[in-house]
Amino acid sequence: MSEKSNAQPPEKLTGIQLKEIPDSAVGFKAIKSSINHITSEVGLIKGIGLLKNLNQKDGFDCPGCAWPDPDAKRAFLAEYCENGAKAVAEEATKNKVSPLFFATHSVQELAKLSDYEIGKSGRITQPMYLPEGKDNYEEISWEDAFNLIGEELNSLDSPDEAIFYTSGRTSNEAAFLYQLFVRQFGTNNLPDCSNMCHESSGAALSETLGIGKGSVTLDDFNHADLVIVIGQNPGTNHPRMLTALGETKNNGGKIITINPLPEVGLLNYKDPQNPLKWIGSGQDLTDLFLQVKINGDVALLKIILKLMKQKEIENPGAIFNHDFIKEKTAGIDEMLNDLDNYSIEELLPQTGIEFEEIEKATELIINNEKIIICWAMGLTQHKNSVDNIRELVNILLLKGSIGKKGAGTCPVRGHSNVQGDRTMGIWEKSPDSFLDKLDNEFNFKSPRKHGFDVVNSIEAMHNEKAKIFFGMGGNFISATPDTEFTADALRNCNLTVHISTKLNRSHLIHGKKALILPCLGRSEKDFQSSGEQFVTVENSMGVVHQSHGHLAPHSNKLLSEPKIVAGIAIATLKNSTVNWTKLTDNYDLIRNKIEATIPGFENYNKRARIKGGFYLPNNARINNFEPTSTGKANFSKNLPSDIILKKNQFLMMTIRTHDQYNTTIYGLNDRYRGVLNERRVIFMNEEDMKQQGLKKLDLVNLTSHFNDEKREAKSFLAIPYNIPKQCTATYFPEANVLVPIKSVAKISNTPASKTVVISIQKR
Ligand SMILES: Nc1nc2c(c(=O)[nH]1)N[C@H]1C(S)=C(S)[C@@H](COP(=O)(O)OP(=O)(O)OC[C@H]3O[C@@H](n4cnc5c(=O)[nH]c(N)nc54)[C@H](O)[C@@H]3O)O[C@H]1N2
Ligand SMILES: Nc1nc2c(c(=O)[nH]1)N[C@H]1C(S)=C(S)[C@@H](COP(=O)(O)OP(=O)(O)OC[C@H]3O[C@@H](n4cnc5c(=O)[nH]c(N)nc54)[C@H](O)[C@@H]3O)O[C@H]1N2
Ligand SMILES: [Mo]
Repeated sequence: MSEKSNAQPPEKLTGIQLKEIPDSAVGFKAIKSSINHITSEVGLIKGIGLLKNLNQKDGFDCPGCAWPDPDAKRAFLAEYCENGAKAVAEEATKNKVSPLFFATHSVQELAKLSDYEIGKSGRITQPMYLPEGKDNYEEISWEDAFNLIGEELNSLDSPDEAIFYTSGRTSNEAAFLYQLFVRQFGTNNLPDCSNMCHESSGAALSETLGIGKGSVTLDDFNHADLVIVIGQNPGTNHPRMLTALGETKNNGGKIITINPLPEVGLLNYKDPQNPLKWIGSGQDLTDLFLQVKINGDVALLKIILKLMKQKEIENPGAIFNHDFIKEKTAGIDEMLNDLDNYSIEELLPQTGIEFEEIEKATELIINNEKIIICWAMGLTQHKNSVDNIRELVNILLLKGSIGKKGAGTCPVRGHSNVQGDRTMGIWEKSPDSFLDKLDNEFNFKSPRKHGFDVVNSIEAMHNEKAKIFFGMGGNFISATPDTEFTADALRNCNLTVHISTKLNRSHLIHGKKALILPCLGRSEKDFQSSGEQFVTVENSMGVVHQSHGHLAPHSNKLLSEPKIVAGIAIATLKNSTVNWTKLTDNYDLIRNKIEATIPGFENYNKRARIKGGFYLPNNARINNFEPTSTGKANFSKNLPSDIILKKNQFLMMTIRTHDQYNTTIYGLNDRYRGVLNERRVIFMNEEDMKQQGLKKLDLVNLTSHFNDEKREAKSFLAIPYNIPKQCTATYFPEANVLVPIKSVAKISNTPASKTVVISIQKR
């Protein structure tokens, strides 16, 4: 091998244009943008056919986000959003990455391209192999690929030297088989994208409410008095959520938004399903916007809790729901007493918000009964992110705002089946209760030692404790923190394998040998020997439903994810107790096995065929908190941020543009933030810029500071923006190189990619 390939996207600038920030989200421009993307990737006629089937009861599940579909009414035109259309266009693209493409482009050459260019090269058409010492991937047959994997896995000293990552698009059927194979092979090394995503939510909610999932259903938004949206940008990342928030408003409910940025979608939006409204001024969604500093949320929530406590003391019984607290919860006194350890004067500067505004929010919480709190990555990717979420639960519990119509927790999931994958056992620390059932059903003994999560996996590969990396979907090098460190970790491996639809940077940052195994996408038909198959997925609110592709597969050499897992299992496991071929010839048989092992899936095959699917059981939804350590819902004591910035230091959050899906870059615009044709930007407070001697569009380098370590990222354009002082924002994955591998959340071990301490150097 001649040279190492680039782990980071190129530093080259692409020609920025700044535009006015639009005053509302969605509306006509969103429809136009959807049509443009779909026409250029797949053609207009086929594209419209695709959108028609998206999220319909007999159609396929949108590979965009995990926001649920309405139980009853589905939109006549189509149940999709601009970014869902882009996700579908990306998968159904006409472009193909053929063996000839690989023969004429070396991995080093490809790695010099931007992520946008890599993605646009298209769908992979057949299995490809990079032999040791070679620069170009070559064709390989499925059989040879499976045998090679089997040989490499069996030559390890211990099964724990292999790592099996999952991204959250994998169907329930594929995920179930995958974890079964990995455990029969002998390890629990099953890290997944959740480790970088909602792991902190799962940890906080399991401890306090006895279930790692949210408690609300979509219908609850029709009944809520108050919805708090904190640390989330639904206008871009969950656009169909705006419709639900619109319903809350139509029914007289109020909305509080808590975010360092005034994100366009949350402030005002135009319903895409209602063309008559596109012309008007749109609907104001947010009633109260609290522009919190990055990681100032626990401080803000503590002030609210202190004010609630004070009012309750002044007016006993008027604020707290004492019946609920007495009957259903534990630990209230400790929580309330702990609040006395903090003063409002000390907390307020961490929030950056006027005290009067916090009082207004407290009033809204006090005066309303049915409260939903929604959150996403703005809360989960900090050192104290578990504290963030437990503090939200404290507020809900004081009000008894859970387990009733219009109230509860709503962690808004990312990947369309990330929640289902966890339900299926994709977890490095699945509980014994799950493993015992697996052992019983399949007559083997699964390992009990916990496996590596994402951060631990990277460290294990770095110090050569792990030697094979396997990716079921996803783009590990670009999604993970500390890009150069992670690249070295992957390069240490004997073998890296990716099951993928499209080419991405992880195929180019590889072990000594590497394989790409191309699979069917959601939108494609899946034929097995028993006939046409469907798969199932679980959305953010625990509804399991089917997904059924409508397009002909991109190439006749693609296999479905379940078939790929079966192929690897057969080539690897000597005396498996599982009939892998039979199970994957007819996915009903996989579902029977899921039903036999996982609670809540009774009559799975029958209920999976009900249009719209079925709800999984949810203890928090029915106010049963038995699964917690106390058998009750637990109040908790939480810590505000302990980060102290030195002079000339800033907090940086890494966020998504309107034109990307995680590491898949659809385009170079961030329309809702007024930035066109450039991704290497840093949003800064105007006064901070002045103090740093910076003018609009000055070129800067960024240095992150963690303990005594420094990391650098070059070439970003400074943009003055409406963001609190000492706070900055950049896009992921360009800024991941700055996120230190050891900077993680307590308990959940999630990379703290929303609180990176940086300094800024003018070039
Ligand atoms: N189109 C599209 N859809 C997606 C994705 C995508 O990339 N593109 N990704 C999917 C995935 S996997 C996920 S997890 C979700 C992600 O969905 P989001 O969590 O909405 O995504 P981010 O861009 O990370 O946005 C985080 C938001 O939190 C705010 N924030 C950052 N730090 C703080 C803080 O300290 N406090 C508060 N209160 N707010 C803060 C930011 O300003 C931003 O508005 O979206 C899913 N849907
Ligand atoms: N700095 C920073 N880093 C972050 C985040 C952040 O906010 N800031 N967010 C984190 C979050 S929330 C997440 S979820 C992770 C995302 O991490 P990942 O899930 O690993 O990344 P994606 O970009 O979603 O993966 C895209 C790739 O998946 C493959 N793919 C797409 N569809 C399919 C399919 O149907 N089957 C298979 N087998 N493959 C498919 C394609 O090859 C595509 O290139 O990133 C995390 N990283
Ligand atoms: Mo995510």
